[in-house]
Amino acid sequence: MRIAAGIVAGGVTIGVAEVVSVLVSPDSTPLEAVGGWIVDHTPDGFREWVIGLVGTNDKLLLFVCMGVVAVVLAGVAGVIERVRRPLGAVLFGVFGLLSTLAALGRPNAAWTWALPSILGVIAGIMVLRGLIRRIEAVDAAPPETDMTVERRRLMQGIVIAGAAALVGGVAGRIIGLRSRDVSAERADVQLPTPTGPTTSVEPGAELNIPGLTPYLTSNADFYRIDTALTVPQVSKDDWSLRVHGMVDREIRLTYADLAAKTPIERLVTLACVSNPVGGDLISNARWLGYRLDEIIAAAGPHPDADMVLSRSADGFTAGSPLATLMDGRDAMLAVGMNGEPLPTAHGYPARLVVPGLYGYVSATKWVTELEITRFDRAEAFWTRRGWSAKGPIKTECRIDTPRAHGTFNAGKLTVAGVAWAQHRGIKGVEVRIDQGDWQPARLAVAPSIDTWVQWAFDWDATGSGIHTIWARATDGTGETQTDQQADVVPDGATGYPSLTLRIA
Ligand SMILES: Nc1nc2c(c(=O)[nH]1)N[C@H]1C(S)=C(S)[C@@H](COP(=O)(O)O)O[C@H]1N2
Ligand SMILES: [Mo]
Repeated sequence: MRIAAGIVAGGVTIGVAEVVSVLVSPDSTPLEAVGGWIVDHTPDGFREWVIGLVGTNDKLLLFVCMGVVAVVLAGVAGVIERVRRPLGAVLFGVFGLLSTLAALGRPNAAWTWALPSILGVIAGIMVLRGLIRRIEAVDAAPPETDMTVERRRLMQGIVIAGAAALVGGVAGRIIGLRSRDVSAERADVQLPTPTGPTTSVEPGAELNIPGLTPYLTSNADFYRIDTALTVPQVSKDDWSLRVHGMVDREIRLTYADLAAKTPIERLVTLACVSNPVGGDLISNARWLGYRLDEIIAAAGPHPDADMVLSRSADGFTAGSPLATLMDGRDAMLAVGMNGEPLPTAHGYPARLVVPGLYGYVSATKWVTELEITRFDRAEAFWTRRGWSAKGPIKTECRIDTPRAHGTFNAGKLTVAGVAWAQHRGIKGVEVRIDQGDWQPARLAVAPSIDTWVQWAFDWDATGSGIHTIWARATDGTGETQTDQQADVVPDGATGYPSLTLRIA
């Protein structure tokens, strides 16, 4: 009974907080605030281990774990409140304080973000004390008195409070998420028509080999990496990009201001620094946006600045070399992806796309700020966590087909994959079977040096048994990728990809 009272009071806390958050922000609830704090303070090694275990269900797992801990704590609060008067209430108060601090510490938090936690905990404590008082009244009655009515009232109280908390909490959450959901406005966005030649994919870019990754990645299949617990919902009407720091004149661009600029459309392959050799944290899309060099030049960066620290609506930061953004490559403030407005998960309404740099140092989604600064003055999100300050993409390739560990008949077998060295381009790919010689693979047409390129090698498979296939790429500068194996930390994995299979 005491445990149930504690859990119901805990439910009331969360429920009231969710209802209050409708008026504040869905990100201000104890669930989001404490969850966000935990994500920000999880050691990288542990985070990677968890992600390795459960994949991208990591956020769901976090919420489930938080739920279990909350239920246990609330039950404990019920028990100790009964044992000694304000102990349970104190436990609630401590939780409320921590949750309030977590909410106030979120990026973009206003003082009002404290309200859901505070009001929720006050309601929770009131319910806890009320229920415990009734439990005590029932227990303290002399054995001969008939307490059936009181007992029934107590049960009713617990059930009603629990149900109200559940309904209020779920309704609050749904209304909160709905009210700021930007998918409706996104569907109405009219993308500008890009200037210059249309960026259609040449037919030769696609080798059409079964099992080979398509040249262009659909928005639905595009890899997704970010630290956001729930996808930030940024309305284009509230959005602006502030360019400031070491500049002659600070500028602020609204979404409407972009219409006066010249849009470009480019094929660019994005890659994640956490992609292991052979991994799939890399995808290729057609991006529509506005040249970053023009936007930055308009602010007049100072000659001694060397870093652009981009910041997102959810507090993520990336540090890109200023010289890289200004060297003429098609670095852009992207608003469109494969002919659609950016999907919310990929940064709607605007993000950065920089050919040749890993995502963690360049591809800020939901971007709202470009601070012109210096590498010796500022540190970006992942750099603070042990990753390299600079992240140029390393030359790599991947074998997509045939299936690893499969068994195949002797005879013609096509080995195929993709190779990339964004902004240097790919000059060649070679394949080696077992300890044989390196042999050239054929390359598909590369529509741009900023994207990956498909390659294929026709192997006349002989010799039944296990075989290992290796591949290596050479970039446009003539440099072949290193065979030295390196882990993803601190600046990207290296080594030749390989695969083993059996010839029958
Ligand atoms: N706001 C924000 N932007 C971000 C990140 C993030 O965590 N938050 N992660 C970066 C990383 S590490 C990568 S690899 C790319 C991935 O972009 P995608 O999810 O569109 O593939 O986004 C970058 N931009
Ligand atoms: Mo990444």
